[in-house]
Amino acid sequence: MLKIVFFADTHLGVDYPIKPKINRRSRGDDFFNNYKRVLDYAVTAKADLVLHGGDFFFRSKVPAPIVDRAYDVLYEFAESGIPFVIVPGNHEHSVLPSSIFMNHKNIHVFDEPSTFFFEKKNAVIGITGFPNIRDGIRLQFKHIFKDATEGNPDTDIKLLLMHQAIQESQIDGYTFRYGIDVLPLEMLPADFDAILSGHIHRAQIFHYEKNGNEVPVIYPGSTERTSVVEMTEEKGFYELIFEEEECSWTLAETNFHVLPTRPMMRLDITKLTEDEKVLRNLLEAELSKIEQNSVVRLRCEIPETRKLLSAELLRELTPETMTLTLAQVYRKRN
Ligand SMILES: [Mn+2]
Repeated sequence: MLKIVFFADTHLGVDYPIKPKINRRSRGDDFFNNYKRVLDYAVTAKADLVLHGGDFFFRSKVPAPIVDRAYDVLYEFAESGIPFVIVPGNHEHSVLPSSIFMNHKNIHVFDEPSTFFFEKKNAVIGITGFPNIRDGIRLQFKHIFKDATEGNPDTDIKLLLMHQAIQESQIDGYTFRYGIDVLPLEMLPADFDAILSGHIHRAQIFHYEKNGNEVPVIYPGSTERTSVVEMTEEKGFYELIFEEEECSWTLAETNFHVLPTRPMMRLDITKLTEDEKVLRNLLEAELSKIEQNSVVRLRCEIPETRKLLSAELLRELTPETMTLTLAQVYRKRN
């Protein structure tokens, strides 16, 4: 048996103030905690390989304390001896911030289209990958894939790792199908065991058929919710189990492991009032009804009421365990 842990879109650095303001719970640690949980699981479960599908950080220019904290955790993990393979995503502008820790022998970064080979439990595993292509993957994939695989020896297990939108992938209320930035299924190879990708934040598996083979496309999704669009989605990572039978390895199981997340919700204030006391009572009552560790997106589009929603008032009424942000008001144009 061979075990591969696959996660993506950790977005380290989201809501991670370098100089934290008092009385406001930020979400930065939530992202770091789930990132560490995945790596801890891989060590405990004795995974053979860990793959990251990109968007390691939340953007391309990352403050030094965030880079240091992220790489400290990764360095410690790499010391366990399990190889860690990553493709840079769009939030990294397809390049990860350089750090001396990235020179660790167990950390492998796809800075160009290529294939990394690993020998584990008598199996040779080929991980083919390339950094995120921001413009026109449909036109570029053919030559990128050729660059990454040309002259490769045959391997027992073949996996393709990337950070792209693939045809049939879904987010809330939308399925990616056509367009220059969507990778058509017909372009994907027939003889791979699985296509692994980051970028789409909803965890999902779908299949395509080619030359009589059913190939799974696997998105682990993000490890924390990055927006209210992901409010109802479970967050986690995949554990892929490969089994050997008569000298041939097959993907036998894809197990999704759910990571803990704080509840996320919208709170709409629709009452018209110019009396701060009324608003205070209303808000206090609403906030007492929801779980005290929630991440709350507060919305108010009534101008009179909204004027009363000062930063001081929100700070005063928000429980210390809660993260509350006030949504921008977008006025309709005539
Ligand atoms: Mn992402």
